[in-house]
Amino acid sequence: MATQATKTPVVHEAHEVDTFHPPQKMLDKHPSKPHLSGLEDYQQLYKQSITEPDQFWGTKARELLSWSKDFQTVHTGTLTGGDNAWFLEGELNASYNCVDRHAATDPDRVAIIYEADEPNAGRNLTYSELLRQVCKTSWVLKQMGVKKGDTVAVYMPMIPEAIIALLAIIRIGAVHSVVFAGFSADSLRDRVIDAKSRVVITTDEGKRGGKLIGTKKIVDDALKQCPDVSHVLLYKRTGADVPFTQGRDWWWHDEVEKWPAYIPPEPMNSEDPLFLLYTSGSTGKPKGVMHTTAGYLLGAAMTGKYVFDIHDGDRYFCGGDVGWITGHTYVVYAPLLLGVSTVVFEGTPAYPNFSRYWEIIDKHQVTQFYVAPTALRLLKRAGDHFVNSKMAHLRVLGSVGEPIAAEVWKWYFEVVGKEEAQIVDTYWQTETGSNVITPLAGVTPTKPGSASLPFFGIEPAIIDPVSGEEIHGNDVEGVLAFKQPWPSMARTVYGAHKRYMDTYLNVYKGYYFTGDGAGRDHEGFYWIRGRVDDVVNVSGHRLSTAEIEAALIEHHAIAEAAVVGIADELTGQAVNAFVAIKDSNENSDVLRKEFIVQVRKSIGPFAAPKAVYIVPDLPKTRSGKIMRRILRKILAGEEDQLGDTSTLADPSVVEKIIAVVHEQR
Ligand code: 6R9
Repeated sequence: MATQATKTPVVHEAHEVDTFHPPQKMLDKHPSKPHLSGLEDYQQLYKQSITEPDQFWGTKARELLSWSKDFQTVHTGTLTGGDNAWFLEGELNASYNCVDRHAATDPDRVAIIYEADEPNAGRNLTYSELLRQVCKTSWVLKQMGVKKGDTVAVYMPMIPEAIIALLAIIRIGAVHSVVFAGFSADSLRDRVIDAKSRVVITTDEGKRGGKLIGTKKIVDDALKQCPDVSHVLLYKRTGADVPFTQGRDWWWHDEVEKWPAYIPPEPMNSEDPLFLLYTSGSTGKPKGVMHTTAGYLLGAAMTGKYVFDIHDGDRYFCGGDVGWITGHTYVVYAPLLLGVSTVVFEGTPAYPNFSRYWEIIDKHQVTQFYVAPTALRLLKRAGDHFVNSKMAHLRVLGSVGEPIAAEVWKWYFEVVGKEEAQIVDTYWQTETGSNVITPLAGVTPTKPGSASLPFFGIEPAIIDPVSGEEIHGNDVEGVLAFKQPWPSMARTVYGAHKRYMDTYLNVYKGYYFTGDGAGRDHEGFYWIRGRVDDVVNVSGHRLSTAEIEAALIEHHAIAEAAVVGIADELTGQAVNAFVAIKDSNENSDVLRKEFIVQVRKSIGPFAAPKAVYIVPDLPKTRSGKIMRRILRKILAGEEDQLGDTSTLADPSVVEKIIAVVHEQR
């Protein structure tokens, strides 16, 4: 295939879309060459991954992972049955795969490049140092009574100890449950209780964008209602004077001093749980998505290798937080499994100024960079003059978490990458474990805004949501589902397997349902349109409208609440809330502020509504269903396109809501 940075205009849906081939300059600066020779190579391997999955995955699992006991059966189970299991009878340890094997062959190789919130305050950790730290921390956890299969909660900022904590947990066969350190005490409490965690790992404080975050205080608040938590392991990040509960709280530095620098890794069955990660769905409380050991690790290693073109000696920088799936798979697992250096960045792209990412890339000679479009939109708006670094080693620029608009894609390619790095727009989810629709760097031609083609083992289907039938052929639109199981798919929702079945596998029998709308263009490229359920995506953070509504209703003044996501220039989507209050005599300005505080307190600051409209009533059907569609139309200024409102119990509320929205804007 052609490898020039040529742009071939092709016609798609009556408008022109440029196709970008892997830039020649990317290949020129490559330390060797991409793992595949080109698109045909991909097509051939892809075909094998679909027609002979056992052979394909069996070979890759032995190639990329180290096993203490080989597996006999590559795969059993079906999507209909919800009982998929991979690499049965096999045994391995995730921390051994991420650390020991590299520490043994090249002890001085850098594993973690810690870029602290303050520039120049960071440090590097080699693989042998990482192994020592992980082992000591494993000892500490064991002394706290953590056993194989127990879940340990981690509530930490982006510092090396967060990664050490995860690796220490899985080394002894326990399961990590990371809670994003931007979540409130109430959210942390719910997750600790649901996962039955008895040990929590945290810091005295966090530091981000020059601001201090009272991590320990939040943990203390959360634990007031978690009587089963027996131990808190506390890493001293800032040295602040924080409350300390004798007998429950333990200082990290005091404890690790006591224990030796090696502890054998616990051999785990392939299907033993590796971690839980809570994520929002369309209804109810957040779900504890469960991933298991071998399949998840293989997905991370495979996508690291092929999507990001990781080679020995690379320095990989994913800007995601370890509190989300992107941080799990692409800050921790993919780079460490492949034995390269991973940048752990504590700060924000705006501190001390908008050049921070680009300076980090220069300083550490980063080869792959991976971030969400929301950060790119912010940086693009700040101005091109902030992008004043050479970034000479950069080969791959990844995007994740939300659709990336064509003009942001082009800015990323031209201004950040100087047309010398390939953009990979990677589509995936907490539940898929690793990238599922994505270009392979150095291999796949790309179109701005399209996540391009399926990864190995992923067989996408576009389904007509009305008939439930698969739509074959190209140039089609519908909802996105997958037809075959893949190794890194989530196995269950912790303690709620029926919910797992109903959310993902029972919607369209025989398929995994993503919850996203998508199109397949005339060349078979996929275009992700966004969620079709009640999930909103704010700055790449996944939130459910139901969750925010539940938080609002906790406020004594609120009778009813309806939350919708609307398009927002900076954050992709923004949360807007409509509330009906119990007593219309209360001061609405004061109330609106209280409602926002309520959501911040109950979920976290990132979930706070951008606007709150106090309305006399919500648009409800006679059966009591809130018609959020109408609220969305009103906010979009499409009052003339409300559609059928005849099913409303009281159609006159529509005019009243329109009046409130107009008045407040
Ligand atoms: C990895 C992650 C998953 C949802 C997903 C979709 C959206 C993710 C995307 C994308 C368009 C991309 N999403 N990647 N939309 N293009 N490249 O973000 O996981 O937090 O579980 O969110 O994010 O809507 O369904 P998660």
